Amino acid sequence: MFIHRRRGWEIAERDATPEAVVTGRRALLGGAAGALALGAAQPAAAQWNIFGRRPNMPALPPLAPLAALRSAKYEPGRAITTEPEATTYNNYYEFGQSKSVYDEAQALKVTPWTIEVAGMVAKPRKIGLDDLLKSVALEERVYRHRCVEAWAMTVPWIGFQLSELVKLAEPTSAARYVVFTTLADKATMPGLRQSWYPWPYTEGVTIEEAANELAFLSVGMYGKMIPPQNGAPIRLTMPWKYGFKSAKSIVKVTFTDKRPRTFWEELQDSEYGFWANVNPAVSHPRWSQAKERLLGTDEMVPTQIWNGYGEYVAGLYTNLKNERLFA
Ligand SMILES: Nc1nc2c(c(=O)[nH]1)N[C@H]1C(S)=C(S)[C@@H](COP(=O)(O)O)O[C@H]1N2
Ligand SMILES: [Mo]
Repeated sequence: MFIHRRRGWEIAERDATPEAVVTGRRALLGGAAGALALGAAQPAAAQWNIFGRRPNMPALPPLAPLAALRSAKYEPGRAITTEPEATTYNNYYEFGQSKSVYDEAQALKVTPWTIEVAGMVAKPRKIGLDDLLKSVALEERVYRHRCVEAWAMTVPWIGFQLSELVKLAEPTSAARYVVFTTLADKATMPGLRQSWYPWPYTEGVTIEEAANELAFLSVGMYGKMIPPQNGAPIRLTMPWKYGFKSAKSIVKVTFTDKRPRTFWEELQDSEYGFWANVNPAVSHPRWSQAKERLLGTDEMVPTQIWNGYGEYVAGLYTNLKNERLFA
């Protein structure tokens, strides 16, 4: 009954307008309360599932549709996480440390949005996101996402290869790293009051990693513009690395010859290093990385090295054996 109700809603959602999604979510929650009241027989995992987490979940503002052809090449080999799961269980510390920051994140102001291209490039400049999107080819890619905290999801992202932005930026031959700086707006982001964090949130990759075909910049998900809580209006999506590398709400891209010290390295470099490639055999100092919990079903599945994307990326690291590649 519980499961059946959820599946029915998912199918309807696929054809729904954004408004219908919001209404559908509200209707769903009505049903959820009933299911939970009767729910003594439900296993704990199912209650943590989509209904159990937040009974007073607000209706989120509708998002504009965004369509792009799905690339068949990146078949994820597992079910796509439901949209309500992927959009209401987030890490976005600028809005707070809870997983339920989706309502706080609605304060994010995404238009107009400009990205500054700086450092070792032919011509430092600011690009409006609208203009950037006119010069790239949007596609949909279903990627697996693996958070360092050992939860995982599978999401149909819409965006373009990071390599396209690198090309537009025209880095000089001296550039070796690409650094991503994300929005730090005190007026809308309550998390910034936690002054011990090294704001703004920054991330970085090598120029070779940035040029890899898997490295992606997402501007949409589930056939719509990306919602604030998932990193609107543009976020990195690096599926072979732990999720913290995928910086949200990017405002600046800097090309440099110096390896950056990123937000999480600054906080705890023994636990969250620069490379952060997924590897089930290398434990986090405080927990195993052997398995991951799938959002939605709470199924525990084995984690794969490079998050299963080794055929695309393992070659990037063959000459880096002395680096701490997996933490
Ligand atoms: N700016 C910013 N980007 C961020 C984070 C953050 O707190 N702030 N969290 C990271 C972590 S730890 C993960 S797992 C992913 C989560 O993305 P999601 O909320 O879309 O699942 O975003 C990453 N990007
Ligand atoms: Mo994460």
